[in-house]
Amino acid sequence: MHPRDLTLPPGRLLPGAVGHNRGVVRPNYAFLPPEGVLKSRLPQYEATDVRFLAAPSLGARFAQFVLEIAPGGGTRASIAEPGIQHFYFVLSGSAILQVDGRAEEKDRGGFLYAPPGMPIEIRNQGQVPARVLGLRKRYEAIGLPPPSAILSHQRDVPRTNHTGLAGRGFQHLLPFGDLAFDFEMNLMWFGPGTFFPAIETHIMEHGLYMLQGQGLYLLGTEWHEIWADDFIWMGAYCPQQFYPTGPDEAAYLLYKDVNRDVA
Ligand code: UGY
Ligand code: MN
Repeated sequence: MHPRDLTLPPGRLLPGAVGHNRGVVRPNYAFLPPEGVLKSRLPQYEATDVRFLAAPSLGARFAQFVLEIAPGGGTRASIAEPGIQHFYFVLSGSAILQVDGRAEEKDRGGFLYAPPGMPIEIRNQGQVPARVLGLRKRYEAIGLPPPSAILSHQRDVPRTNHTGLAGRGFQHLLPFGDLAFDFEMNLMWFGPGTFFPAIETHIMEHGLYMLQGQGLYLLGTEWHEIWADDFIWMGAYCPQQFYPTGPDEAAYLLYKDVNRDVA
């Protein structure tokens, strides 16, 4: 049984109700289990709850959030924000993702990328609630034409492994190495017993959404047990390492800012 599904006799406190919380917020990282992330509502959506994960108020230079869209709900009208890129990934149920004159119903693993200012719509016309992971990031122009819109599914993205280590897998949901993009969204796969070749300490920020499996995540100097639907924000230079601990593959979706100079 998953520890979160424990039910206790009446009068007993839930484990974690007093004195224990897997959630941690530090100056350059945050670990957010889903049960502590409360919902909000926004005027641009109907029949939709929003759970903010990363935000500038946390220290992140992007915003990440889960949309919980009831049947019949979603964007009230097109959303288009000058200078802001959007990325959406369907976590459960199905949603109609619309961008650049295309509208497609996507189940788990479907995704949309919209370049800055391009209108998007997200609607749930199914019978069950849909959960969609969203990301908004201000575009950093570098004199190249901005990227084109993308509407696709993880099953249509090749799985690669440049590490030479058995059990590792990478799916670059945005075109890898295309300098017009200022961020990556990567599915990272880990078989039992795999890990990074070294503890990473890099300038790029991460937003990490755990999709399946479990493991131990090093953030700074602390290890955290991580399960599906946990979220981590890693700021620049946050030391990081991952060991999967379950019997099956672990996978997470990872935001990473790339391809831009600093001064
Ligand atoms: O690409 C990365 O930076 C990746 N290896 N980091 C991570 O999964 N925390
Ligand atoms: Mn990293």
